[in-house]
Amino acid sequence: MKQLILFIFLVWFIVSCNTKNTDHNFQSNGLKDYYASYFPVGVAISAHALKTDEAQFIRKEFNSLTAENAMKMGPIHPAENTYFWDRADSIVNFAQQNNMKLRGHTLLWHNQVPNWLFVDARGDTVSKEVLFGRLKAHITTIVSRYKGKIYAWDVVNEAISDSPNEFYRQSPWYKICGEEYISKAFEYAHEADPDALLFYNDYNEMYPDKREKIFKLIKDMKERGIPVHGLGMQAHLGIYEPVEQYLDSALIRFSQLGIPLHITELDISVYAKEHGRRERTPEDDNIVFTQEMEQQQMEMYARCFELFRKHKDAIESVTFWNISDRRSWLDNFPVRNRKDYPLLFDKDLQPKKAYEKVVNF
Ligand code: 9MR
Repeated sequence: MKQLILFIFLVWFIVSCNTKNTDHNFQSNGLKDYYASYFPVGVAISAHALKTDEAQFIRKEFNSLTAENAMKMGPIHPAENTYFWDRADSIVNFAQQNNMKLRGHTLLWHNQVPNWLFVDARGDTVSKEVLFGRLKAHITTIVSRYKGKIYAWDVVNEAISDSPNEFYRQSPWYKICGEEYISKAFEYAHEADPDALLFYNDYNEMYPDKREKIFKLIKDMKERGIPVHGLGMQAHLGIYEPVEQYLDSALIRFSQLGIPLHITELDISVYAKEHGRRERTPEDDNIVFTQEMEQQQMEMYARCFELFRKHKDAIESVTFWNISDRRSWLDNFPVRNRKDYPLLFDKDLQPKKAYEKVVNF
């Protein structure tokens, strides 16, 4: 009799452990599993990360990747006849081997752009025709190489101006070609891979002034038959940002474009958001990740993901910009060498409090 009771108890114990663990098993489930019926969850990475303990971690948590820098114009195409493929290739191979989605980032930007594109052998600024020729060669070469392996490309990045009385950013692209360079980039990419989804990608996108400019840019391109298929909302946020006020309405507004939305570069800085680089001040020294910051960040992440889930019909991908607090671009922006803690995992790759908020819904 005793043995029978012990046996029944054992069976009950095993069954109940298994049931409890199916939903919130931090050992085997990753972000991608909690969000399996919503959208792929991605991360921006370097090729170097794939040679460290981060590789296994990426496999566990994410099912989509973006190259943080490896596919940008400067890193991949530093001189007219030189392409550096190694880093980009290793990210593409990793995505393929692990059955992950891969977003391409980015075919045209005003940053990390090599100067050779804009000047001739004498150092004079090239004509619009020459620049279009170079842009076409660049886009065709890269998009063709990864055809069928990269399902979505950020074609043009950050072409809209932040200043309220200016529509387009006054970049070398704009100064040499006028606004036409944007449409051209989309056409070249579409020609090279007609199956790839082509995105326009920008930041500060939830604020009404910029939001409306982005909306107009995409709407006009669509009306002119330019192959723009999606909008990338970067979502570089800070813990004090008025997300309630603006994020929901931006998602509603952009949904009206009738194209998929990708959250492409999500992170939540623990500092008040600043948009320009600045010198270090004494207040930037000895900063620690306080409980207050942790709490505020947790609430912010919870709110954002609540909205992402609400808009799951429009949102087809959510990507974090960097893996963990071990390293983020925000450690050097807006202030060089000021540590930030913007992600869901700490420097030991352990989930922070915000993680639990994001996966418990
Ligand atoms: O994370 C990227 C960082 O390593 C680079 O130094 C930086 C160069 O400007 O670009 C960062 O990524 C940017 C992305 O490509 C486009 N949106 C803004 C991102 C943060 O600056």
